[in-house]
Amino acid sequence: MMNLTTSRQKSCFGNPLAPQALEDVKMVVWKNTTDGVQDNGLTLNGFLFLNTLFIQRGRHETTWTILRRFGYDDELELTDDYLYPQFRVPPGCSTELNHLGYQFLQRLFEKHDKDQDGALSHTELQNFFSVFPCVPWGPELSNTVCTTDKGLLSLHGFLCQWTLVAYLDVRHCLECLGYLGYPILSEQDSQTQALTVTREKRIDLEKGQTQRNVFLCKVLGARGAGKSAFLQAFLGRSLAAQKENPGQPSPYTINTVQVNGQEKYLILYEVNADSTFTKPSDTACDVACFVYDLSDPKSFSYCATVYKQHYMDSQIPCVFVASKTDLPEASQQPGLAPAEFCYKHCLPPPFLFTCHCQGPPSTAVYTKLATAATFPHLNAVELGVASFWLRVALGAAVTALVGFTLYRVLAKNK
Ligand SMILES: Nc1nc2c(ncn2[C@@H]2O[C@H](COP(=O)(O)OP(=O)(O)OP(=O)(O)O)[C@@H](O)[C@H]2O)c(=O)[nH]1
Ligand SMILES: [Mg+2]
Repeated sequence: MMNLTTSRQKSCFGNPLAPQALEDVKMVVWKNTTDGVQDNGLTLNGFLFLNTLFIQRGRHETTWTILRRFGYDDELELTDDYLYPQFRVPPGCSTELNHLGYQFLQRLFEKHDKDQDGALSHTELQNFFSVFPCVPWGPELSNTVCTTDKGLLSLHGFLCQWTLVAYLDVRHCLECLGYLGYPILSEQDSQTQALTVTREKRIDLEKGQTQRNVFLCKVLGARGAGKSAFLQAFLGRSLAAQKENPGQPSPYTINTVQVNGQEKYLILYEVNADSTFTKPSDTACDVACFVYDLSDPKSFSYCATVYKQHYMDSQIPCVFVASKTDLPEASQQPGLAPAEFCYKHCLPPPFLFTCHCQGPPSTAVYTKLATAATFPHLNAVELGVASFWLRVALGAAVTALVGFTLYRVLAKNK
């Protein structure tokens, strides 16, 4: 249904019609169709009839004007100018959807959720995809974002997926928004208005604060350390749930996390254990998460090596995670024990994690990662490392004192 507002006429026909001409148009459509006019607006049938009329009366140019306004070229293909508007992303900046973008996408989701059950069924998703020349998201989607109990795409999952695309591939995001008719439906000049370019990360670090809402976390670890399981656990899936519904593997998962009462998007990316880290972009991220298998004595050394070679001297906050804590602990060989290694490098002690549990795994570790990404300027000390090690030291001191007092009492009573 198309309401013939002035701005809509302008975006469609180039110029708004005079009020009388507009009434005439509606009258002609109304007279010649059964359902062309509804609630004072044009239906699809009415719009098609109107264009047939333009063409029959030799006013082809009007129909072409409309098509060009919607971004089509002479071959009836959407032009590159329309699909890929100028959008500059300086180095060190990232791209996020803004409230206009999210508003548009939410409306779109609601439009396609025909049965209004809060999720897109397979058919509803196919319908949503139908405006694209090829399917924009592959079958790994269900392992990238949260799904409902039935495995369907929820609004939350849908918005997460868009956030991921906007962050990783802004050109593709603009293209998709173009196919969805963002400029026309939102009555804006271009899809670029749905996106924000964030401030350079270097400046965020200098100022000690960030306006970013989306953070990238690289998950590193030896083969079999439990990285993939860690990524899936972020979507609320226990190990049993993961095994029940394996699906297509995805190197990314994305979900929201509360940081100081604010909702942030956290993207996890699983780095292949064979990666060589040759380019700076191979290591770049907002927070690095080193996962080692606590039950495998050879698992930690990979983390120690990669940390020392590629992260130790960077400004990237690092978090160590001991996975599979449901299994018996093995002593890590060779080198320092993980807790000692973390202490030596002024890192928080390894975070204990398991996804072998009843119901959804704990989200505490993801909150920790998002917090470290949001406040990278706070060093480990301010993030509570000091208090942890202080407690250890204090504990030792208290034990020593009690021991000494006990010794004196005992010695006296001899
Ligand atoms: N008991 C237990 N097993 C786990 C846990 N997490 C992962 N596993 C198992 O450990 C094995 C390896 O887990 P993955 O998540 O595939 O490990 P990965 O680091 O992604 O492995 P690669 O991608 O091959 O490098 C799988 O058999 C998992 O089922 C856990 O918390 N507890
Ligand atoms: Mg894996």
